[in-house]
Amino acid sequence: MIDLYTWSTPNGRKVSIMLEELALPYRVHSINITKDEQFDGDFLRISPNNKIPAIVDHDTQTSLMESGAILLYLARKCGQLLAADEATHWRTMEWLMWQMGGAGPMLGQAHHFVHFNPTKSDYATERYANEAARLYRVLDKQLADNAYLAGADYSIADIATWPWIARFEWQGVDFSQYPNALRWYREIAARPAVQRGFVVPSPAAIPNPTG
Ligand SMILES: N[C@@H](CCC(=O)N[C@@H](CS)C(=O)NCC(=O)O)C(=O)O
Repeated sequence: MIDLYTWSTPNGRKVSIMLEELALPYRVHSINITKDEQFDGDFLRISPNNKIPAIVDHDTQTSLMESGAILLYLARKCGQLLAADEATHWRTMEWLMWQMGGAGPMLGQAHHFVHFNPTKSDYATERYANEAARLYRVLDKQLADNAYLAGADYSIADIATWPWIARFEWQGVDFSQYPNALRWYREIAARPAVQRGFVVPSPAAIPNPTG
């Protein structure tokens, strides 16, 4: 049995979607980050960086924070969603790291400075809207030549990236300009496991882009 500590955010949804894709049994623990529950001592013992998601796998006595590490752990546990052949394995790692080191942190900044910032700064809005548009161009180009980020098959690179793109409405991007990313987004949104994982820990509708 796996305990999942999560909240309704892109990083949290990566792991609930992964657990659903793998059909692994799990218990959900809501960590309400708007009420600072991520700083509770019990949670910090599992996630010392005070961020969701985190898991405890009681089958192996493993506790993990960091969504990328959790996706890799679960892929290896089940032998799924991370190709065994060298070339595809490293292509998957490459796009997983692109998400973890670039797309996630930068789109997160876009949420703050394009969508939320109550005092709006032209400099910040422009900086992060431009960076979001750049990332969407990169995504769109990769998906022009490939069905999924790492090639022909759906993988943990897609599971890591898709929940961030599901926040396109906050990122100041015109999704209709990225037809290949749109095709990929809709295809993944239609997966039953994605639909189940998206509503963990609380109900939400998957945004439906026009265009
Ligand atoms: N690199 C981490 C980032 C996790 C992260 O930023 N989690 C956010 C929610 S999406 C969080 O828990 N924020 C609470 C805080 O910063 O105190 C991962 O991928 O797991």
